[in-house]
Amino acid sequence: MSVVGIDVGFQNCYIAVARSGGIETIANEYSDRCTPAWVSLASKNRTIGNAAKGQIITNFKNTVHGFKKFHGRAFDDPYVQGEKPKLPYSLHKLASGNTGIKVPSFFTDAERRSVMDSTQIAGLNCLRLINDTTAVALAYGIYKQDLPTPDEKPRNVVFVDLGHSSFQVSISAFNKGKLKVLATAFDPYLGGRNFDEVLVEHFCEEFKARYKLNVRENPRAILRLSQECEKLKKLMSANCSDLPINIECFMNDIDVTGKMNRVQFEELCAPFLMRVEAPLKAVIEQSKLSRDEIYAVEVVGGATRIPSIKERIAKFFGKDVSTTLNADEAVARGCALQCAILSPAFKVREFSITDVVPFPITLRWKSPTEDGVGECEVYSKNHAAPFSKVITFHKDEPFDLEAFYSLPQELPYPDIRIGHFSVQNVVPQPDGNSSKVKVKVRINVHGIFSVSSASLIEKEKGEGEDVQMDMEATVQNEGRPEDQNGVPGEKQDPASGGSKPKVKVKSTDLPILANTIRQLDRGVLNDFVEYEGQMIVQDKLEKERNDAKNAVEEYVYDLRDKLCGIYEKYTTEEDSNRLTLMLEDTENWLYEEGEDQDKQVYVDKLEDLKPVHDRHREQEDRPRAFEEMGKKIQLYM
Ligand code: ATP
Ligand code: MG
Ligand code: K
Repeated sequence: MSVVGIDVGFQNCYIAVARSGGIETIANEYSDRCTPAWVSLASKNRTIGNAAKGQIITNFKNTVHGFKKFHGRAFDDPYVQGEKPKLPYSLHKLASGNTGIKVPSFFTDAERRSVMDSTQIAGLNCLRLINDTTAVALAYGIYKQDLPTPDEKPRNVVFVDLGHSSFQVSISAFNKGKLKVLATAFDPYLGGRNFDEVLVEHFCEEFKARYKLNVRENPRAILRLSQECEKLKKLMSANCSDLPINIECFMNDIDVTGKMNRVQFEELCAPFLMRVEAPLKAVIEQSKLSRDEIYAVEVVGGATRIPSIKERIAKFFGKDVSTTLNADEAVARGCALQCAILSPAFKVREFSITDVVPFPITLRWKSPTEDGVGECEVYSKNHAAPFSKVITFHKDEPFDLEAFYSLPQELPYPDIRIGHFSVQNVVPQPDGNSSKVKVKVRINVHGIFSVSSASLIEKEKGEGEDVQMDMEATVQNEGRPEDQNGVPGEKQDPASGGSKPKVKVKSTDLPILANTIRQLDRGVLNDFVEYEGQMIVQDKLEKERNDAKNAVEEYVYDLRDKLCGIYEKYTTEEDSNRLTLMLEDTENWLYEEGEDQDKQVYVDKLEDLKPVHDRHREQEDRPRAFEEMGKKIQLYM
């Protein structure tokens, strides 16, 4: 049993695993701890990570990356439409209205729900979906021995994460054994890639003027230029002087060159650099802390390595930024720690996390009073999460609840809807009066909202009030998650909050029909699970097939080498010619008819060649014996 923390970034993924000795970020098959968030789809198989990134120039239409932000978005979403022209692969509208990436076949679905769907498809049991900066906060806090005790003033730390596509800031208050997120703010569209794009734009113009090249028309050239610009950007972080950019055979056989220095770069990027401050300001305002109550500002994320970004952050808070955390791996490490804490298989110091609701949520329902609709903000901005609340309604028939985000201007989407929940089987009291219906809403450990349960409360005697709903509800903090699978939660104590202890009550669970926006329905999800399974099998078969083919190829090269080397002395010219011809035939076959055969065909081919191999192996082992006997090798064809 193992638990892993996964940071799926826009550009890079990191995976950390909890081992008995601590948290370890694991390396991929290239011994690299950073895996590009890329998938390349060919007609037969997929390649993932570094290998996929290697395919970008040759298979650009089917190599997808930067898909993190398409999770849960409608195809018509302005962000999606804005990205479309920049992508080398094409986007398509799915039947559900979601965004799909058109390659042999690929899918995306709804942000958190969509990610949960994806983990299920990947066969993972997601213990907790955690906000980037909260994971970072955990990675920071758990090892600190000197945190204030619970009754002391907490230590407030700002966490800043500027990645490839997005910018998050949060402030957390730490005491021994716990952290509470106080506020979060973000610019969902500011990241390292904006700076790459500025450079790309600059060099497109320059190459147009100097070489008369229309780079924008050539997707491959744009991709190569982007890669070079990103390298240049990183070099500029460490270097102030003029730095070159050189690309050979860039377009129409022309080699291009250019240069840039940090001062120029900062001028070009000024509009993006200016955007760094707004989230910092927002987060400190929400936290109601003054700047001298901030103990430290910890930065993570690759793009915080840009010197002028660091400077701006430092200037804003009036203190140097700290980089005590691993800028690239902190998110994954925090996630792995959280899993280790949640998993009974690990003994980890307890550390409780109270996160926040980043976007306030309102419920709306039809009501005979109040202009036909009732409304209530159930979770305000920065409300603690996970959290359950119980809302009491007085109804005599089934009713619907509409959940949506209260502040559209803060949302990264134009679509404010969350979901539609129908509370069913509601009936009046035997005396004809409305029944009391208790509805439980919750933000679960993954930060996902739902109307999780409802119950009809029957009293021995109706009170006869006509109140349609009353809002002051029993509120309880769940603290730790009690149901990780989204199964309806525990029963409420029907007598809670009651002032008439003698009234007998009966509570009946009511079914809820939930219809959440852009979540895959069960059937589709199952299809994807199955499809993923097929793709895994397919990838495995394709790998075996390729290995078998490579074995034939290797054999050919190996034997050819030996014919000119170690075997030369023991082979007659006639045999050697015959053998060379056979190797040539096999090689030609590999490039033509044998290019794309089933695994078994390659296995058989190798078997056919094997006796030769074996004889040579024998001979290799005993060349002296052969020499002494003066024998010529018998070749098997
Ligand atoms: P996100 O968090 O937005 O989903 P991510 O987690 O994939 O994205 P990171 O891995 O944190 O992003 O950072 C990648 C970004 O950091 C890229 O834009 C990369 O070019 C940039 N970057 C990495 N090193 C440097 C450096 N030395 N100087 C400037 N930028 C850098
Ligand atoms: Mg990241
Ligand atoms: K980020």
